[in-house]
Amino acid sequence: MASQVAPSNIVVGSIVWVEDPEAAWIDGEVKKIDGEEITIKCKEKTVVAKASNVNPKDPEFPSSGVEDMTRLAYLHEPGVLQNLKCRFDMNEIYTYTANILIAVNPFQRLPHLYANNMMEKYKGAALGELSPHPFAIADSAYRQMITEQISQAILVSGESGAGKTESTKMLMQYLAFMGGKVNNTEERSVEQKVLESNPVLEAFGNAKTVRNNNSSRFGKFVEIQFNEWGRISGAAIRTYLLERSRVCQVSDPERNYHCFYMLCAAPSEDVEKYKLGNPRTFHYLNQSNCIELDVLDDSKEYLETRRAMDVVGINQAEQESIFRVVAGILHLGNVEFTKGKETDAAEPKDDKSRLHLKTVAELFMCDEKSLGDSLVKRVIVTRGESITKALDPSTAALSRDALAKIVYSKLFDWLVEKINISIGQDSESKFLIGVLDIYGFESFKTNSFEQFCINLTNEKLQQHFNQHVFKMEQEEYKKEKIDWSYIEFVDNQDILDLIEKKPGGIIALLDEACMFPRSTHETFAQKLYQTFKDHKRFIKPKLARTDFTICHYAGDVTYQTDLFLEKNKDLVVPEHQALLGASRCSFLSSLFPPVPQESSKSSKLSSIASGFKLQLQTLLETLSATEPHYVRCVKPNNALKPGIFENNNVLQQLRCGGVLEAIRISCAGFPSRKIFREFIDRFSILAPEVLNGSYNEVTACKKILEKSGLSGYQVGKTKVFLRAGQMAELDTRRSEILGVSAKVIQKKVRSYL
Ligand code: AOV
Ligand code: MG
Repeated sequence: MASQVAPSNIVVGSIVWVEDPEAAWIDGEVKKIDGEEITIKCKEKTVVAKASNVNPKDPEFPSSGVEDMTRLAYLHEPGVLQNLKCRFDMNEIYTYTANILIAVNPFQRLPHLYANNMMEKYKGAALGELSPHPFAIADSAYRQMITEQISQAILVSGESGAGKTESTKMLMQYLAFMGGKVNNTEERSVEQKVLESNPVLEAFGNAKTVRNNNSSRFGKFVEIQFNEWGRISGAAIRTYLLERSRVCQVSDPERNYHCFYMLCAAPSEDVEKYKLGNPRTFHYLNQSNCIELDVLDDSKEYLETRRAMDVVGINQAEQESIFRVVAGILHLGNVEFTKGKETDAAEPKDDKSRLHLKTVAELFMCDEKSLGDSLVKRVIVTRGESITKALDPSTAALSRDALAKIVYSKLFDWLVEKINISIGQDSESKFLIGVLDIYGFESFKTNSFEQFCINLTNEKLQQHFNQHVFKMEQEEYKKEKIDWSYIEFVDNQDILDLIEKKPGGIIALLDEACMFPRSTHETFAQKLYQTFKDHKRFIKPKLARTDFTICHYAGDVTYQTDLFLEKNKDLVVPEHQALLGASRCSFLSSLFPPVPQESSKSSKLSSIASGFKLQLQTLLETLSATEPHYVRCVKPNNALKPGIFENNNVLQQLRCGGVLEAIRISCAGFPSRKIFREFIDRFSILAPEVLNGSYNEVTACKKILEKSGLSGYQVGKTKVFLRAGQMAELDTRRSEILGVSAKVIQKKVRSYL
């Protein structure tokens, strides 16, 4: 970020920040200036740096930092970083940037921040009056909804493990507190159900990953509906793209979804009923060495989950079926295949595999023979004739995994739908507050289709953020006809076009490839290289044959196309469909309702990427009808430990999230504004003569501002626009005068006594 203070301010003897490869920024004293070269004596070393890499350090930086970045005297990267770090060291993890909340994950419980009376304290307090807090953001959204009668949205973002889900829970807790009603009946209230949906969805949709012990493997938008009295009247939970591959593929030291381990740690009668036991005996779990987690007691979580399921309205019989299916998936994973004696056709490897197969049939309540056949045989229809083809062992294993994945993902969707029905929507609802907790930008060593979709989400949300913070800001200035030299910001529309454009974008080409039986990931990659060879945001990596790189707003990500086609096809193997549709377990058969003849025949492809794109579009439409609020979560270290603040790591996240850019815009512009009337009401005390009636609103405001001696502010058509920190300055003067006059009155009162 460019420094606001010209390097000419730096003289020999100045204390400055200088860039450092390890610590990002270190401070020291300027010893020598030689043209562009500055010599700085730091604590441990002497550095010679270019003037452009040096920023002045605020000599009067308050030891406890500032609660709002826009109040920093010198606004630059090292200043922002120093402020966050110094607050983090005092366990003050929340900081504002104007009205964006930055939350640094403490990786430890901080009871002082969430004590019982905290919600009460934040109720009705203006943003900025109390210490920064998610409660304050939720309160401000709630109040804006009531006073301005507009729906609101709170968008929580940040990388994996940064604290999105925890922050979201706090926001929801606060909204439930504000909008909940006293409930004397047996029936659980909407807000209780909304809150208890969290443990249920986490049990089935969260897992331990390298980045987070409780990583959400799906995106979530919770829409809380309110009636005209501001009471919660309904809610809807929308989820996005659960990571399916995890059900049968776990890499060390990660885990599968929590529910599998919970069920293995359930009370013994449940474990026996489902023929479970040591989780290490199951292939879907033992591919990783990580089974137990220090931070999570699976048997306790099992009981917790069952209790939460009760609250959200999933009855005992349904719970029974759900866990029976979960157990069935574990047994299914243990069915191994081998070549038959005479042919290559797959058959269960041994008695053990046959036994597991039998158990799966029992648990899924389906015919054992049909189950076996659905795994090792395919019916192929060509020119009206159907032939049964035997699969080889490795294809049979893939078929088994496909079955496990489809059952699990349908089960997850069922849970979400069930919770929604049980909570109930209020179709008459006047406004809503949406809370979005969605996966952050991902860039790994290998990136597949899931990362592609996740990063598309982030591009879309970044554009929304840009538009809101930057475009809205500029439009406001334009509307008010105030002078404003436009600040450039990086627009990512070109990346969105590259991915989404129809026809011709990456998703369109992927769908096309999925429709042609002869396409492979190689032909798909070739097509991409050809189509986008001149695209600024697309790179064919030098040595790669089938990889491609997208230059995302948050950095370059190289994707491996190997599984793109397969993962994009949203199809249920007809044999699996028939098998489970005929299950005697009504829960399971309801997950596989009969497919209408039309759609099974039609050649129209059902594509995951296009479906997801559509879901995102709907989400953004919803968001655009709301007033957005932002919470940006930051992960201070990758060790997931308290007390460690890694400068470079944090800076990278602030850059990716557009936080630094937002600070720059906010400060370069006019972050504080007030309509004339309110400005006069508040500050006429600084120039009492404006109240004598001879001034109109504009001149009254101008008069007050003139007398204040401030400069750089602007007066628009309906509002006064102030530079960063000026509102605070006016407020200080106001309270000085008020303080003085209060004292004068007190004195007078006392003299009467
Ligand atoms: P995420 O939602 O952003 O990651 P979480 O909200 O799950 O991250 O946070 C990760 C872990 O950090 C939690 O399990 C807590 O242990 C800890 N944590 C986060 N916020 C707080 C807080 N305010 N106070 C105490 N501990 C906290 V992911 O879902 O992986 O993108 O997919
Ligand atoms: Mg999460």
